[in-house]
Amino acid sequence: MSAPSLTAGGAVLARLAQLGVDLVFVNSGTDFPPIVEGLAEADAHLVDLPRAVLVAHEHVAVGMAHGYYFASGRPQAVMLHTNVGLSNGATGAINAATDHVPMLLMSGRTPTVEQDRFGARTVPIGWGQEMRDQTALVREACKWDYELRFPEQVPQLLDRALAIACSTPKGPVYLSLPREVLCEPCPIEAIEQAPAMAPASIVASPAAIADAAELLAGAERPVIFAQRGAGDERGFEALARLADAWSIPVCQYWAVATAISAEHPMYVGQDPQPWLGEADAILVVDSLAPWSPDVHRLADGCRVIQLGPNPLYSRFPVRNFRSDLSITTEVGPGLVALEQALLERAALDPPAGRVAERRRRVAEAVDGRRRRLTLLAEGGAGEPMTKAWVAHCLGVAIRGRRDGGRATTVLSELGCPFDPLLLTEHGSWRQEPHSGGLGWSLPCAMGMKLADPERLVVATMGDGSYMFANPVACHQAAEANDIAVLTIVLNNGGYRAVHHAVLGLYPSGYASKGDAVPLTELAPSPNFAMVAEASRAYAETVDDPAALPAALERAIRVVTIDRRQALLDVRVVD
Ligand SMILES: Cc1ncc(C[n+]2csc(CCOP(=O)(O)OP(=O)(O)O)c2C)c(N)n1
Repeated sequence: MSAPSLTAGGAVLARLAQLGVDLVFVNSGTDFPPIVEGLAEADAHLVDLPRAVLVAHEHVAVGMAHGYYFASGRPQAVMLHTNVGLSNGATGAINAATDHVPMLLMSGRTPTVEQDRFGARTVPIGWGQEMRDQTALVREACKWDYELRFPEQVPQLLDRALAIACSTPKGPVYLSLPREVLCEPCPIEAIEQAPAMAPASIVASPAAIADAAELLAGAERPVIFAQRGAGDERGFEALARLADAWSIPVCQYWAVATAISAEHPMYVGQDPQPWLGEADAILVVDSLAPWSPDVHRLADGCRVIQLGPNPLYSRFPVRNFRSDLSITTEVGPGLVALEQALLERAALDPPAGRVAERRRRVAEAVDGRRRRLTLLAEGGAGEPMTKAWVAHCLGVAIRGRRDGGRATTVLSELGCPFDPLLLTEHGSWRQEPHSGGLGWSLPCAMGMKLADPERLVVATMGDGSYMFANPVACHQAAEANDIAVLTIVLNNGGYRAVHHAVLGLYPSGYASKGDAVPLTELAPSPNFAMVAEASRAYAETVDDPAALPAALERAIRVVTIDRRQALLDVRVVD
């Protein structure tokens, strides 16, 4: 670069490129002139920049950064407009924090001064968007926050922000960017230097892992609960071998990522009930709420190990799941170490008889569960369409597919349930984070697809969740950026989850007696195929369960061969 300095607005982006950020998801505003000008200036001087993707709603932008991290393992940046843009992105920040997804969130800060300084307020929103504490909008979801004070701080602050975001436990960080500071020059030399700060990654202490192995190896009826996956491919494989070798059932109550193949002989489904009450030792793998204390109770004397990047989930004020042994670790390496420690124990003291007896009991339960899934598969075409039937048909359509060498990823947000999909691989499943900020799955799928364009990515969601995603903004961004995701709306014409919650709390209450539960119906249902077609997507409406398999084949062909986004609006009853 020839110039000695760059407008700080451009310097922010240039530094992000140096830090390995591929994309900045942007929604711009009147705080952006120094950013847009800085971008053009950097470009003119041939400075490396991340690709800036304009996204027409902030919730979509943050969700795309979330998905990009899922598929690439690398944090991305989001740049929003002052307090109003940031508040639209706040739900996405809460989701990212709950999923331990690192990202750099930034938003402009309305100019501080009213006159006599370059960048000062020019329009009434300069006053209207002023806040006493703009950062408060996202502070609880962020690990670190700061407001840029001087232009020369840009390189070091960004290094620090990203290193903190990527340290265990990972999560979003926030930087606010006052317009006057963005207008000032930032020396180029520091922008072009190599990153100066490495993230801190925590792996379990060998002593803690040895204690966990001793507890599990000595137990009569151990159980593993996993809710947020097994960390990485190696962790996934280690958990599979460990559960198999020791015949330990694995339950995925309310899972948001899969830790085990649905066809693994020790995978017992999502219901803690048959396993929790009789367990004498439990390994909880990175689970925010591994079971429901109001329904499921531990046996007296049961010992619990909690393992994960923040095993006590210190961000949440109330979470009183027992933890006799709390192991802070990145999940994948933690599981690999635990498998190794168990192997060493087995070599000293083979557990043969106990393990064989456990295997028989688990096999019986697994057989029963599989029979129920087979019945569903056989009967579904002739019944009113259910979410389970859609999941079964989708599972059949994607089984064995390896687009770009990778298994299909299915996202579900009140969409396809996990079990009937029969997914078997690490990374093949994502559900909305437990923060439940709906409108997550379609943007997240789009981010995944941007990071990994050859992989087949299918976003399945309820009609309510689809509308929360700002679908017009999603389809626009998908078309503009060639993001060929397949969207499947499981359209039951309302908020069934809310309906069930009302009847769960008041099974014979007044609300249960009318024709419809108030505040849960979304009639008349829009024509979602037309919403997608507005951005020239391939779209179909499917209301006959027997017609679904062929519709899925057509839609998959469009996204994989024509490489165009597609949507199926599937009318379901549950
Ligand atoms: C941003 C946001 N607003 C509201 C809610 C509350 N909520 C939870 S489930 C739900 C209904 C979702 O409807 P849909 O996606 O159609 O799935 P269904 O419940 O019908 O299966 C709502 C509104 C939420 N979780 N997030």
